[in-house]
Amino acid sequence: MSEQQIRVPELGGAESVEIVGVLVSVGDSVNAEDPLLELESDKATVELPAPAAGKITRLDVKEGDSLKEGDLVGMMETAEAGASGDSDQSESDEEPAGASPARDEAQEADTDSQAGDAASEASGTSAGEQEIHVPELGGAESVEIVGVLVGVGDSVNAEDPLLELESDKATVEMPSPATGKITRLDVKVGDSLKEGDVVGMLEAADSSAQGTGADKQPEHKKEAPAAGASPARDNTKADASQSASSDTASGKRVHAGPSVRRIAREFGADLQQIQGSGPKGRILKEDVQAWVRNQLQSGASAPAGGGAGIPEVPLPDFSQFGEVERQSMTKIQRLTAQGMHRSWLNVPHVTQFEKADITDLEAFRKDHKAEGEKRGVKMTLLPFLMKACAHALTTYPQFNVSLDMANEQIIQKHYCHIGIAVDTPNGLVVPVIRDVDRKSIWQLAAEAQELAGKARDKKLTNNDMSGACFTITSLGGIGGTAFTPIVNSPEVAILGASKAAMEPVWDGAQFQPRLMLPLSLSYDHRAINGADAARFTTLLSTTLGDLRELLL
Ligand code: CAO
Repeated sequence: MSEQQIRVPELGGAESVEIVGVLVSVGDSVNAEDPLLELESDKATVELPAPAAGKITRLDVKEGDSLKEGDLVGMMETAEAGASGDSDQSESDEEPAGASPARDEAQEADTDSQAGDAASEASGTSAGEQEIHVPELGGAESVEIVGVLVGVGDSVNAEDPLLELESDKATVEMPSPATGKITRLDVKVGDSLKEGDVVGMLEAADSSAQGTGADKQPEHKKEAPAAGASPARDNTKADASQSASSDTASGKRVHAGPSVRRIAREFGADLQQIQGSGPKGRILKEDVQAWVRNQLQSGASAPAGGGAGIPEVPLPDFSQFGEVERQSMTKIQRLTAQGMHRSWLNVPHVTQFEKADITDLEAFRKDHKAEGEKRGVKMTLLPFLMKACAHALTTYPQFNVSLDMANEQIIQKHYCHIGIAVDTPNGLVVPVIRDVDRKSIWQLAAEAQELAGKARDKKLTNNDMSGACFTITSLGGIGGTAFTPIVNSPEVAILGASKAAMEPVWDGAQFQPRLMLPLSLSYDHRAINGADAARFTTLLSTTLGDLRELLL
């Protein structure tokens, strides 16, 4: 039998890619070039094609895994090999899923085998391998797989969640029926399952300890499941490893049911840190609650990355209120959500508001519009804002820093690169204009225009989007009177501009109609104090009010 490896091909310059979709399962027949995986680099989403026609015999990866060029993804049996039959299977050295050399021994040894074992034999399982079935579904007729939490080769404990299943009423986890190693997975995200469906195979811990199974002892199956056994357990398959695993005192082993795991996840509780008070150290709901209470009372700091411990917002079943549809987030949307959340949780934000009188600036800008057209550059307010910010960053260098809290250091930057938030149909991106302090208004206008165009055409490179010291987000072309932007950390400040409007301004003798630009400066209060923020916005206001400030 000739099996062929499936490897990650040349990645067009990307160092690594993330699996965002597994499009096939073990046992699937594919044609050459059929897509097997959906891979996403920081530049594009691509599909990994089948190297030949045949049948997938092993998949070693799962959604979320990171891959490099040449990595082994799985195995396939090519069409020719499949046609020649599988009589030579027992000679294979490969570690097979569903084509085990132990098959015959398993059949002979398992003299007290039960009805369900017939299915194992038919699908070619090794002794000690057991099918993983969809448990009783609490009334739901079918469920959709919304998450595959393990991959082939993963070691799991009994009750560890394997799949996330969604019915029209709830999302539940499907627990592992026993401790052992996943040897086969026949399902993928999006598949629909019914009670009793086989989702894959598991080699019980005992048998994996004995090697590949060729010289394995007969299994002695025990009927009595451990206390608190989940309804997912297939009673016909209750295995010896279950009680053994419960008895083994391993610091890493966690015994908890799916509902307890779900609660722990919602509260950001690490089950490894929780002492179980149930039978055989099983973690109960009360244990998780006590742990969370304790963490809150002791004011324990969040683990690295910040934000853990914050309860997730539970999602109701929206379809009970009206028609809904689900859409996957784009990569930009995912990264923006992560970045915003990270910054919001880590940075103590304060927003300082100010208004700049841009009446004269607007007149100046309009005077230069025609020249801009000749140059092919649209002269908007943005390049003036950039220039004013560069001036303020140079004057108040405490705004041009990043904090290294781990080393208790402030990193002062001696360059002035400014990011510009650009709204695109795909989401928010922030291209960066370098050395703003050294460029003319015309240069800045041209570069902003070029980068905004590239952003909307999805042509920005990583380099275009890195290295900013400070960000400007302008909603002035759209509307609004003020807003509180989120700092694009590790930068420490961001300037928001709202829509300029004519306002009556008292000049000491009478009200004058002046064009006033609302500014909102959000800053990291760890790095910048309020007085400095007020100085910074006052300088911005003065500079935008009288461009001659820039000459000083
Ligand atoms: N007040 C009044 N008018 C303004 C203004 C303001 N603050 N800012 C811009 N305008 C005007 C411009 O001068 C231009 O007018 P003219 O047509 O008369 O010249 C018009 O509004 C349109 O400007 P623009 O939006 O095309 O160009 P811009 O340089 O001001 O902005 C860019 C470019 C890329 C910043 C903008 O297109 C954009 O994407 N803004 C959204 C950014 C965003 O989503 N931020 C949110 C981040 S936080 O969620």
